[in-house]
Amino acid sequence: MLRRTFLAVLAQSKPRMNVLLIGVDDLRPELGCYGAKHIHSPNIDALASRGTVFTKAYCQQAVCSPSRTSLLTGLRPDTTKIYDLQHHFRGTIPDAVTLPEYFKNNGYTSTGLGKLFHGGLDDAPSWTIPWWGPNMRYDWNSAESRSRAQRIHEQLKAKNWTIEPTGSPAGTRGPSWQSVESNEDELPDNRTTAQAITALKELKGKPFFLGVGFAKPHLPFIAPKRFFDLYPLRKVEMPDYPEPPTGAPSFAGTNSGELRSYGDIGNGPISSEKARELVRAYYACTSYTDENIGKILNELDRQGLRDNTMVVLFGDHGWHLNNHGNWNKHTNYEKATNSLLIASMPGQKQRGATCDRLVEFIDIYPSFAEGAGLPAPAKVQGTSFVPLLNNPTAKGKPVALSQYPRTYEKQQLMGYSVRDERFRYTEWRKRDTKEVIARELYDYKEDPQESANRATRPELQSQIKTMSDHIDRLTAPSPQ
Ligand SMILES: [Ca+2]
Repeated sequence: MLRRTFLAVLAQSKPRMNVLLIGVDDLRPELGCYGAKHIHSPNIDALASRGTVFTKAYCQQAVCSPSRTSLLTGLRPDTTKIYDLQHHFRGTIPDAVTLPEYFKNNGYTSTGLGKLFHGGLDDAPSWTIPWWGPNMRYDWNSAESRSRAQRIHEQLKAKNWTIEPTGSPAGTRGPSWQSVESNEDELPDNRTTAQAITALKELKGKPFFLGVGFAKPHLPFIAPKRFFDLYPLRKVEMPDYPEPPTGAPSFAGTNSGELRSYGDIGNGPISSEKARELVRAYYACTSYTDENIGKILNELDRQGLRDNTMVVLFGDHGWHLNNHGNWNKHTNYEKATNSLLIASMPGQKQRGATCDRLVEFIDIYPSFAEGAGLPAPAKVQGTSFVPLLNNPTAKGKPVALSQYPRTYEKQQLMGYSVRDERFRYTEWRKRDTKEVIARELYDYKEDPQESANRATRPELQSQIKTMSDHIDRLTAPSPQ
């Protein structure tokens, strides 16, 4: 009893660190603070100046739900068994404790707004106050919102934790981009921003975990016109290397099916004019999202919460802008796996630093736990990057692992891809026998564009062996 009283006094004497996790759908690390001076991103750049920009952060699988599930459980896709957009992790790892749930279990009020878990796959046990989405016609933290969350949970359970596929055939959706000139407040991300501002006001005064997820720059690229005006079409340059790497297996790329589902794209060649329009619209959506993020960070300041709130901003994976002839994500290439990650923690010893050490998205969970002074979560597979916030040149991980499944000539493959600070090595294995049917090696020191597969070069075989051993180590069944 005495001890409990002592702990209660201790807890009251020091305000607990809040958590603000901001996730952005499909936002790649092409921003001012990453050296992309052609991008207007003043608000994210301001966050970066107070925190750390990670240049070598990697998602675990370059598509929404597998990446987000991995990040929010701290577990690799081979442990969550979530490789697609249809299955919920409660069907495969029912007892997992998600990042928000971990904070909830430690006395925090946890709540989520906008796209955090993939659409239709929310996780009710994660939240003290139920998740809210911008298509709901009622307010966050309302009785309607609570009953809806419970209903979704029961429906998912009844359907064995599976939802229907959402893909669309080529050319069947609306236009791929749109500039809008009125009713900005009705745009989903504006609605999410408004709810986040409300939430910060209501949550102030209690330890909280607030997750906020933005839908743009995911397709279709819809943003107010004033953001398109920042990027005159004639000045837009194609940012990515367009040729496939020589010597790469044919199945390593993607057919850009997601983009092709839009009415102005379809199955044919994508003209250079259309490609330029798409890049411009992607940039417009990037700046639009930057403004929304700024509104939330400004509210954090207005509420006096800056000094006891950890902020992590992530993009759920990278994005190909005609890189290697690919659009969207869905590959193991650098442009799809290298992801936006900025962390700002009160009290971190170096601010405004760029960190080139390897970081994985599964590291976010234990980093928040360490930053909040909570016990290290038992089952996560990541490691905290808090030491890198204090010293960006401290020793990092030897490699980051991403993976992507493929079907090739009726064979089910898994591509495991490890990145060290210089190379990327990808091994395409049959999922049943583990037989390796293709290898890729890219050397970013000699070949930053990833233009040639060097896996057959004799002088690089020992490098391949070292990286292949890392794949074996990281994919070995873990004693969970
Ligand atoms: Ca995404």
